[in-house]
Amino acid sequence: MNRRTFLASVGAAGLAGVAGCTALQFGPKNYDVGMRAVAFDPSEYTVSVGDEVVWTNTSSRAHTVTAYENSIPEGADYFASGGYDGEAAAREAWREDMGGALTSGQSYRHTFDVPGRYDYVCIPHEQGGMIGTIVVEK
Ligand SMILES: [Cu+2]
Repeated sequence: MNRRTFLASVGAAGLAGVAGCTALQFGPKNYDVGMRAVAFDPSEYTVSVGDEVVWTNTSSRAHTVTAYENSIPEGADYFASGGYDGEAAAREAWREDMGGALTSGQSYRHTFDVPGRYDYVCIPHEQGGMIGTIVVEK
């Protein structure tokens, strides 16, 4: 059981007594990877095959979750917020109209069915080093 499932089952009532906890800023932690101004948090996250990863924009800026097409395992599904089927399409959509943007509080989720290492980026903050990794274990 992962931490997200546990916290979801605790619910809002269980967290009411945790005054001052940073989790309250965005409610119960129901995501795996958050987003700060120019960073994924955590930048590396490990799951098991078949797990779903939920990213939530915990900042005030718009971000994307965009897989590096050449840095995902062979045979793995490409993933990108906005649902683009390739990195070129995702980058073009961002350039044209901020396609794939996750605004504050929005989430993106993807289920990982192939083990291996997946590197991804936030397109608008790539220069700032906003790069993340998902490691999927068998
Ligand atoms: Cu970003």
